[in-house]
Amino acid sequence: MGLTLAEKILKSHTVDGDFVKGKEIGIKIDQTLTQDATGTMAYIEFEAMGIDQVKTERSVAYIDHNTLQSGFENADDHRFIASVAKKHGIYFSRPGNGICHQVHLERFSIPGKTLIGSDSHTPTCGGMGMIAIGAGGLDVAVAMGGGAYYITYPKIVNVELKGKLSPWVSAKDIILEILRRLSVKGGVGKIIEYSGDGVKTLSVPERATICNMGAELGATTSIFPSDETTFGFLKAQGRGHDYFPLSADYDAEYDEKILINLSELEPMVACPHSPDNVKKVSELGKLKIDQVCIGSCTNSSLLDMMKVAHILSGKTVHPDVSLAVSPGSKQVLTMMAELGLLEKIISAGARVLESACGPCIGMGQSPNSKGVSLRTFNRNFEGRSGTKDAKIYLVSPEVAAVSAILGYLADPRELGEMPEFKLPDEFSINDNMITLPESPDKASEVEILRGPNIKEYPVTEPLKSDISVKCSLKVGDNITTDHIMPAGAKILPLRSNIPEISKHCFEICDPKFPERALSLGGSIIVGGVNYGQGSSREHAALAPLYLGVKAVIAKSFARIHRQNLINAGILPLEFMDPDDYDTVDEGDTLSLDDIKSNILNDRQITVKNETKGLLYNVKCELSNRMKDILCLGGLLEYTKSNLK
Ligand code: MIC
Ligand code: SF4
Repeated sequence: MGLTLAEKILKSHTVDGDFVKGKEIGIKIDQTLTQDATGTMAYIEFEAMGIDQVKTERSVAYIDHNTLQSGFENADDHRFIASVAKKHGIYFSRPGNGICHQVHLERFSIPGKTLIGSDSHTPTCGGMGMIAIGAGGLDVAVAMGGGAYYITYPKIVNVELKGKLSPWVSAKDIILEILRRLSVKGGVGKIIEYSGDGVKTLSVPERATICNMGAELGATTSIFPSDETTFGFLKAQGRGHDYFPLSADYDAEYDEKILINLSELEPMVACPHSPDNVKKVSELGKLKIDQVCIGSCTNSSLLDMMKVAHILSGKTVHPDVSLAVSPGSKQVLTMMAELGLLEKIISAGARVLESACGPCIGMGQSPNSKGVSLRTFNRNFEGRSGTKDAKIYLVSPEVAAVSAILGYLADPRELGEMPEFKLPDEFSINDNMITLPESPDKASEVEILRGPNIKEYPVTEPLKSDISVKCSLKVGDNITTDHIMPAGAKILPLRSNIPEISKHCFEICDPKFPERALSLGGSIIVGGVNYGQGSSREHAALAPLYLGVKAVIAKSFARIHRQNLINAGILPLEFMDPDDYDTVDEGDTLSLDDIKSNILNDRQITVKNETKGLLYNVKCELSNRMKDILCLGGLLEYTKSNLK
């Protein structure tokens, strides 16, 4: 039996464990990336490991999230990351150079290589035929130090793309259709692998858009074959030598198969407050809008900007609408200027923002009260935009641009004939905003520049034999990391200060939670299905750790967050009978007897609800490595003890 494309790359990189479905495998990581919002903590962790130089083929530190500098904190963090990068052999992408995933795709992605990044949208580089996975900062720090990255050998889902998209229907509509079919938990434990004759009709940036939003499916990653189109893109980036053809074997076997006929798709929209609440634009009617934002790592490529500039050309943004455009990278912005696209966008009245995440993470451009905002982004969770009662709709750049002119949600097919949008044979290449690290022999002279807001990693403790604490919070299904540890311009500057950022933990659900959890001294959180979906931010585990949370009992967990909990030494327990969830209340005392030995010996774990006199069977599937991590109090302690 042949191998799928993902299996070929995984197999050639497996350094620990047996290559068996459902089992944990350790894979060698060729490249890593970090961004600033997760990067400071990842580098604090890397420093704590005491390794001089990174051991990967390429590690890049990007500054793209915390770019609004309304106090000293973000600028201090940027400076800290720049100095760590210089000292430890890491390339540094300076603020202004662009969004990590867009820049990495342009300048560093290589087919057949493995990449992990401390950002959940790292799978964007799957568009280049890489195995690219989002992970917690601590996992990335370990990979930088040469350690393997562990995943459960996932199921492989084949999405066969047939035919060709109709005019004005775009790559975003493909992934929105898949989200409509599979939901935000449909990809958990799976890799989505694309094939079919429709693949060759899609450019690399379009493939990247699809892989990017595979994160919203909860998938481990998504991947496209590396073909002539990939070669063309790499050559245009002056990197033809990085090309390597890759596809699945003809007799590869998949766990699941999905067929998408591209010619049948129409413009789609994800309605508030979930990326899988997808409808056809034509179904929604002329929804009045207040704001349009074009950009983010999903849709900020030159190709996207070509379409937007064409639609806006000679027009004016509707008087009731504010249009913001953030190009994905310095290369995109430069070429927009060179090709005359920028002039068209500015003339139409767009507010052109710097090449960064910006409004996507609530770094400015929060909508008005009850505002309706159309965004080309990937997440529309409640409150993420910075305005709690705003309604965010996720759309393609084509839908966004035409709607910005008309003032209501509009179908771009009304524009009639579509010109051919073709990427240039050569991109403008200027890597002057990527600072190279100091040579290893001079690295010891580099001073690390630490601002006063940068605090240490929180204190962890080895797993106790018995736990008896109160339930400090009960939450529902699909709780996102944006609920657990909100982002936005006010809170993001605290990412390197766990005691301070913890004061905002679960702010959206219950502002009193941090105070209550701290005063209890130890507690358990109870959650529903898909707990911790969304971002990779390990702060959603580190803040609860600081607040004394010992375990989370949920109906099920999202992949990265579950790993982050284990990395922080917090037990991720799953109800075996989901109905038990209904009988727990905040304030109940929950006890776990002999928990350490039950975990080590794979015995049934039982939670006693002392208040109600009930017993709950819970499960906690762990590899031996994970058991050791939990027993020692987290991955940092585990790594340090392995290095001794
Ligand atoms: C996001 O889109 O939610 C983020 C901000 O990029 C996060 C990372 C973070 O919280 O810093 C992600 O996707 O992992
Ligand atoms: Fe940045 Fe938004 Fe992409 Fe996250 S999803 S990396 S915040 S652009």
